[in-house]
Amino acid sequence: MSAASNKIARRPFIADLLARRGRALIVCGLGSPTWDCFAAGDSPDYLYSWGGMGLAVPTALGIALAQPGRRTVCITGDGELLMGIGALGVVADQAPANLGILVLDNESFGETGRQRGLTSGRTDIAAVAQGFGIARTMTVMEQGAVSDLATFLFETPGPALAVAKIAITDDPWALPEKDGAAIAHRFREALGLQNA
Ligand SMILES: Cc1ncc(C[n+]2csc(CCOP(=O)(O)OP(=O)(O)O)c2C)c(N)n1
Repeated sequence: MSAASNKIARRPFIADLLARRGRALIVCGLGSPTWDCFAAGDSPDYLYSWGGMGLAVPTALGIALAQPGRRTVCITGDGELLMGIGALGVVADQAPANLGILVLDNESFGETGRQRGLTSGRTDIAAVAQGFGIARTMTVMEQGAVSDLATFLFETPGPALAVAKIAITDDPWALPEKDGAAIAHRFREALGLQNA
């Protein structure tokens, strides 16, 4: 498989998906997934990242464990996930039923110049997740699968990991709040938590 066969356009795909999120909390990986979520419509339920490559899944795992009454979904890139791939083992071990993970797999490091990523070759993230012990995985190749994907990510008992094979696209900048403390403050407030 190569990125040339990836057909899904990320911006309308994420907009369509997030319109179906209900009350789910969204943890966005750094770079493009953060811009995608913000472009679809800002919400205090979104925890944006401007750094911390490799930390989106561990962050989402912590939130899912701390907020068992809220669905938590991590939306991140293949490069970001692979940098902290061991976190999938902890997800499998802790097995929060309220956690979904979506990997937007364009088989490259889009944000930094489209360098080739491992998933353009032999690496299959859904298979890796299975190997770590995440039994519920799904791979999506078409925009039309968004309804099934939404059910999988937002309703199916987790942990559940989906890979969406997305196209490499040129999208306009859509940059949310940059101040990490302000982002965290707003997210905690949306959860009804006290800010220090
Ligand atoms: C520790 C660290 N290394 C490198 C970077 C630079 N960096 C930012 S985004 C990114 C690529 C992310 O690729 P991916 O998650 O696949 O997202 P895409 O933009 O392709 O959708 C890189 C290498 C960083 N922010 N932190």
